[in-house]
Amino acid sequence: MAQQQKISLTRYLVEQQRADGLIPGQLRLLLEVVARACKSISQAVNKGALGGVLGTAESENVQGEIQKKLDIIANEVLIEANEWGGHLAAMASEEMDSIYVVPNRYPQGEYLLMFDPLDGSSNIDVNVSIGTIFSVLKKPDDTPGVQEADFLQAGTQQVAAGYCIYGPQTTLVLTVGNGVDMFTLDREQGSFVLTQQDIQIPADTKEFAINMSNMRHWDEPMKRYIDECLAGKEGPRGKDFNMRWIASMVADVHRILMRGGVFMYPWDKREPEKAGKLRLMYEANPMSWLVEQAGGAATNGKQRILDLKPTKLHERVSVMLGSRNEVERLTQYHAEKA
Ligand code: AHM
Ligand code: MG
Repeated sequence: MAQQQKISLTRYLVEQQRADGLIPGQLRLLLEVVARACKSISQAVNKGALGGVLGTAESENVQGEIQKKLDIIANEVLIEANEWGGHLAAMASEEMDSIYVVPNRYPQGEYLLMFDPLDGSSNIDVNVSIGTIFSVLKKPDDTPGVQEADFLQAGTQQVAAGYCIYGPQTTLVLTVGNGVDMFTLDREQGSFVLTQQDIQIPADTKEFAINMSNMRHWDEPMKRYIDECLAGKEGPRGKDFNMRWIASMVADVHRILMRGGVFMYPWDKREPEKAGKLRLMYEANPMSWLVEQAGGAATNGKQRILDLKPTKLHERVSVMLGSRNEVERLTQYHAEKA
């Protein structure tokens, strides 16, 4: 029997561009370049101690978090790969204080790229899955030059979003608004190969992901939801739940895309003004769009995440996403308390 032909990311993007015009030329180049950057980050991650990339750097990011060497390396790889191609106007990263405008020695493109270069930083040194998350917007064309305000668009305006997970396999997961497709890095060929199309998240689940050590700081609807999951068969939900927490959003969301579940990083009362730990532009928006494109849902408890209008680049948000019926239940509990 003839072996089925493998479809590379390059071929997939060309065919998508031809088929429905969702991927114009500049966007196709952008996605190819991001994928290439992810390949080199994957190489660095794989080398680990042999490449001298583990451990802490002597710096803090804008949110006051100590940076790991790999946070900085991944950030540089993404910038260097993307600045010269002519497809971007500017970039913004969880690891940089302000936006990075493409230097004027290069042509300016029409897109804006945002990324969390290395998500799950606390897992780098312990050899647990980590990843790169990215989101693409179009620069509004009514403004000259490019400024931070150009990035402050709701998640519904994204034109592409995805992540690359560096785990037992390196896998790229992508949406351009036409479902969610997955590519696995073939290390011998050096290319990403299409391995799953039209990923769907089951509407129901018995699995939840949350950092339970923060429970005493949550608000009442969040406590109620988890209490009911923990009560199992004997409780109001009438079924036993399983808990998973990898502490890399990228890995927790990947599990949900593969087999369902609900992921939560809720607001907590220690830092009420911050709304949560995760960042709207680099983490919540791209992941929410992927989850919605796979039939799931994403909310901050009160509003659909993709409808939130950011007020600043590094804005944080409360996140609840995954299997649709669980997210609806969480929304209902928050509405009852309001
Ligand atoms: P990071 O972008 O600095 O790695 O932080 C975000 C990560 C998420 O990937 C993960 O869900 C969360 O922080 C883990 O937090 P905790 O340390 O509370 O388990
Ligand atoms: Mg992160």
